[in-house]
Amino acid sequence: MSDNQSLKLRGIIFDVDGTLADTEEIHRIAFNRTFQEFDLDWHWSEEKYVELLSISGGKERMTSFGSTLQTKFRTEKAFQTLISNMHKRKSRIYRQVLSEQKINLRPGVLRLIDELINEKISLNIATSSSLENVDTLLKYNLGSEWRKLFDVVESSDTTKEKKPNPAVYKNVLRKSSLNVEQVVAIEDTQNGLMAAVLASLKTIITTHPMTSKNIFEESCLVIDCMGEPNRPFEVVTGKNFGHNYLNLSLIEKLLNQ
Ligand code: XBP
Repeated sequence: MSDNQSLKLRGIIFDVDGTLADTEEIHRIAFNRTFQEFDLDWHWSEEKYVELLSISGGKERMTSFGSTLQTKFRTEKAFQTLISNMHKRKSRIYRQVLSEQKINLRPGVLRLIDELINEKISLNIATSSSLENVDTLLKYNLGSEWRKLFDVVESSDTTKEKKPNPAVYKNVLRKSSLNVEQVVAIEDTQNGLMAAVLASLKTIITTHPMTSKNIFEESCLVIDCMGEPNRPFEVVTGKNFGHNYLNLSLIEKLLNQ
């Protein structure tokens, strides 16, 4: 493809948990505190949580775990009511712990967001978690006006289907009127990758300890983080075109490879 025919990047769709920030450990802490409050002898170790992350959505994760334990519940409705009540409580605990621990964005995220804003690239979010959870994380890291930086923020509040279902990405594309060929998704899990790929999006993966064992075959680049000039990323798979951190130039090269 000659230069004048090369695709210009028009938009980025960010996943949240594990991509913008290392929040899954905070989710895990919140789940376990909730199980204690509800007098359940459930406890998710780090190892167990890595396994359970193959299920997107906190409610879906607890439902799957609870049903495998054949835990005695009076009726299916009683079980679902318990799960719903536990998830409401867990989400409050999550936001409280997130604020207490002052969780920052992962390496390179703020730098990339600044560059994309300066280059007038559309920023969007596609997450299986709630808007309130996203708000707590981004209010602290990007300020109270963070929402104005993003064109579309799609969460579990507006898309019920969870990744790997592509609905959350398709809804961002539909609401943003972006051309899918000029958009790149950034994810951290196999489910997230599948959701983005099924929405016909080129996808970059940034790994972390909870997901590094995942297989990311369909990703155009797998790196250990977005990197900084003084903290180069490590390339797991894919071509980095000589770049040592994720920036607009590298993303456009990936879009056109
Ligand atoms: C990650 C998820 C979420 C969180 C838990 O979302 O799958 O379910 O693990 O949050 P994403 P909730 O990677 O799409 O940002 O309990 O609110 O679901």
